[in-house]
Amino acid sequence: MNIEKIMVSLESKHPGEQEYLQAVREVLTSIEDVYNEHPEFEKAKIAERLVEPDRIFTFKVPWVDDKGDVQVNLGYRVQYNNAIGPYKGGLRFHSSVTLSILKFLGFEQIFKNALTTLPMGGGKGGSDFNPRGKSPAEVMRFCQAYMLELWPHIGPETDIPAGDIGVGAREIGYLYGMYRKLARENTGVFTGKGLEYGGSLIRPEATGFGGLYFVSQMLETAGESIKGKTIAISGFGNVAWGAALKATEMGAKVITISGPDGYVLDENGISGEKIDYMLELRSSCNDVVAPYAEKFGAKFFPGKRPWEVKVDIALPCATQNELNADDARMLINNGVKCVGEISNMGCTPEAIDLFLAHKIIYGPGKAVNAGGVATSGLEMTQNAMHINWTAAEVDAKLQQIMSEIHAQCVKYGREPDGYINYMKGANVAGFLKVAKAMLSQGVV
Ligand code: 2IT
Repeated sequence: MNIEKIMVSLESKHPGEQEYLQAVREVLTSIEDVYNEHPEFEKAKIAERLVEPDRIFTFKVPWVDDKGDVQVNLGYRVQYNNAIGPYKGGLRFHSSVTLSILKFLGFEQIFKNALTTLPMGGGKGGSDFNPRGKSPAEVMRFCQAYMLELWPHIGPETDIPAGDIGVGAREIGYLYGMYRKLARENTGVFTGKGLEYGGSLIRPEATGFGGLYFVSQMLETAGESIKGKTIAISGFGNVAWGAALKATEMGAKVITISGPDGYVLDENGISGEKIDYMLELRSSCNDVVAPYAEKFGAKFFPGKRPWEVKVDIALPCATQNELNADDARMLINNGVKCVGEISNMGCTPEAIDLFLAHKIIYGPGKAVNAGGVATSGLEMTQNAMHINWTAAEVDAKLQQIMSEIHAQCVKYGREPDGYINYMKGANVAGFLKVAKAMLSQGVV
């Protein structure tokens, strides 16, 4: 495989798509050795075929705001690869959404979904619609307008969307309601649905819970325990909430959360009602964490990120490239033991290089946060069987899946000195499954 040749070609075809090019380069670099051990991959041009999505839908989403003014947003769905199962992945509604971001997320999703052991291909979608400050009626009208365009392209065996940043249970409800009306069927094409209409117990918690199961296994494999450790979390949304809940339950102490406005340092630990308060902060739609500091008498650092705080474990739970080389250096100098990306591509390539060079335990997003989509897969299974599992059943399956992902990372990521390169392990394991499926199914 000639990585530079592939990258030059992609850069000329997709100039400026920085996040997409970053994600592709990371995966290709990790899999290079294993790829070259399989001449049949090169012959079938697996890499060249994998890096381009199967298809992309781009559409206009016009809607009317509460003042009666017409608004126009852009909507997308990237159907990336369905070699091992139907396209599966979330929708992101955020002002920063571009095609590059959705392509990077969709590309990552292919390997993440392969790692879950469940039959799901990769996809992603969303819009540059910004839910911040919008009324519930505006959010509903936008979701309905978005679905009017998307619905013919999705289906329970074709493409199953879910949530991501800016898309939670409320938005899934509006999107699914409109889909059901248009498609005239009720087979649960979305995951992350409400419990009353086909949702799964533990799905809201699953990304954070799965992340902590994975982090705890990484620590145990290195002869450490999560109990008593201090943790810095970034973000304050669904993922950060689930992570804080499970971390606290496992006996660790979470001392930060953050938002676009800065970070909160609560040295007493973010637990109990303080974790519940994160839900209030989020549903206020103001996208700020400062009110936490006022309410609970904690410190607030405006415009800063939590990586300057001395902690044992850092868990990025907000968004891509939220932890850079300077942040990594601060964490390393402060003696961080473990970094678990629960956001997608939370660390920059330079930050990852530093963690690997310093032999810090580092888990990449596509492994650490795979519990979210894995539990979406469990929701699909329950919908197809027309039954509901108990919370304990879903949680047991989630734990089992996270252990299997961990085992795959160890199998393909263990280096001669014993250090586990989880990034390499996750990329190689996910890639091999998809590549073999593509190879078996011919050039399509
Ligand atoms: O990034 C992700 O894995 C998600 N946003 C969840 C995707 C899903 O289909 O549950």
